[in-house]
Amino acid sequence: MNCFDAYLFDVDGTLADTERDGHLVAFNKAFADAGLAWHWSIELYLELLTVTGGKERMLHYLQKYDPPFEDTSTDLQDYFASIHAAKTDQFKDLVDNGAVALRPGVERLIREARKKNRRLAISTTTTYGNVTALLSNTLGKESIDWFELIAAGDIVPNKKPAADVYKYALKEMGLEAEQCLAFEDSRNGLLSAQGANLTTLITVNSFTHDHDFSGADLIVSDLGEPDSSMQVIGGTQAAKFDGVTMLDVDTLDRLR
Ligand code: XBP
Ligand code: MG
Repeated sequence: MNCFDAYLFDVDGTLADTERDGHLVAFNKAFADAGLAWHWSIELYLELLTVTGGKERMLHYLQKYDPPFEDTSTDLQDYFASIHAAKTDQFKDLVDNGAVALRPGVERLIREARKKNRRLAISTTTTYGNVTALLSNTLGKESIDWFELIAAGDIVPNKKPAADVYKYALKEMGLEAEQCLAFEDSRNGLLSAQGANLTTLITVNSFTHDHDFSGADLIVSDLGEPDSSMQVIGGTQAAKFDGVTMLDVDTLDRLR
């Protein structure tokens, strides 16, 4: 049977549920510390998440919702970059204090993939430092080196749903799209992976379960654990997974 040579992982919502208890809390702390009368509710954040990239999301919020804002800075981009840097520090503190755990099956699959010499990389919109903080605090500092490439944030000009970050990963790793499996959680992530012609597995979460995942190869609740079954939700190749309750390297190769 054909096997995948590499796994390309999204981070937020895929490796861990980082948005509600991580990024959203960090944004609101950074806004308060900056003296901005901004506070994003979960309902509002769900809409704002349609825009990927923290800095881009803040600009979208200002333009769409016109919140109270005294433009004290000479350059809005620089001002938002400084707030975003503070937000990133807040996020890292939250992660360092154990606010975020890996989703079911993520550690199990990553360790198995390493044993079976599958190449690992990360393709994410979030900031690089957020990724290394998450990996260090969940898998240990050495786990950063398990990933040949961590393609994150501003490394590419166009964030998801653009395909830039996945195309960048393929180029840097010298891989063809058909050799790789992409792990995602959102429509923006699916569109990005599809734009790079990647086979894509979607693990939904509470923020993305109602997204349009048309064309995804497999859509599941999570990766599953021996004592906690995953549910197959759909996908163009779902029929190959009847009765499967946990996704491991061998079952995932059915998608190849
Ligand atoms: C999710 C995003 C990121 C995070 C916030 O990225 O769109 O913008 O919401 O992180 P992905 P930053 O699902 O691709 O991992 O503030 O660092 O952008
Ligand atoms: Mg994501």
